[in-house]
Amino acid sequence: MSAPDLRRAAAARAIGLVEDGMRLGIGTGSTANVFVELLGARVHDGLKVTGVPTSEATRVAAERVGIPLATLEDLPELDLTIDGADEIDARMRLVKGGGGALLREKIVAFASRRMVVIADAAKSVTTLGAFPLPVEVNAFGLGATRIALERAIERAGCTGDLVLRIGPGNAPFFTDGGHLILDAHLKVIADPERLSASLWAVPGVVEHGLFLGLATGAILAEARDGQAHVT
Ligand code: ABF
Repeated sequence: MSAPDLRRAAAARAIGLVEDGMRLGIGTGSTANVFVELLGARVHDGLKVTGVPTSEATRVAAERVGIPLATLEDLPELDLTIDGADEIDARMRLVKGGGGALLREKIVAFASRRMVVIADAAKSVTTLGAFPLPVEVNAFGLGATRIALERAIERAGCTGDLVLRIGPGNAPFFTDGGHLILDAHLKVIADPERLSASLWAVPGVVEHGLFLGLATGAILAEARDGQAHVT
C-alpha cells in the first residue's frame, strides 16, 4: 500500500460528501489533486457543482478536467471545502501551507460552512510543530518582520529558526499573492492559539499556516493488512 494509494482512498471517500448543486472549495496539494481528478470524472458524468480553487495550480488542474469554476466574488459563501494538510491533531487543528497556498486556502476554508481534511493518517500528530510552520509575509521590510517574528515566537513559548523558503532556480519562493514565506522550524507548538495570536501581532504577516477552528471533519487513510482503511 503506497502513499498515492492512501491519498486516493481519502480523496475517493471525500467525493461521497459532494452533492449536486454544491459550491465547493477545492484544496491544493497532491491529495487535493486526486480529489480534483475524481471530481472531474463525476462532473463528466453529469454532477453539477461549482468550485473555487485555493491556488493557481488547482485552478489549472480543475479546468483541465472540466470542473466549472468561480471566484469568491461570484460565490462568497461555500457549502464544503475539501483540502489536504501537513499536520492534524486530535482537535482538528491543522498546520497547512507546505505547498505555499495557505492564504487562499484559509480564505476559502473560512468562507465554507464545512471544511473536510483529506490526508494520509501519517499526518495525524499528538502535538503540532514537527512540520515547519509557514508564515506568509510581505516582501517589504523582510528583515524587520523576521526579527519581530522571532520575538513573537519566543513570547508564545516556542523556540526555533525561521527559514526563508526558496523556490525554483534557487530564488525566493513567491506565493500566488506575491508574498514570501518564512518557515518556522519549531518542532513543538505547545499552545497553537497563543502562537497564532502572537504571530498576528506582527505587521507584515499576511497569513500563517495554523488553521484553528476551521476543519469540521477529517478523512484519514492508513494501510492495514495490505489495504487502505479510511476513518
Ligand atoms: C495543501 O497541500 C497544503 O496546505 C498542505 O501543505 C499540502 C498537503 O499536501 P499533500 O496532500 O500533498 O500532502 O493542502
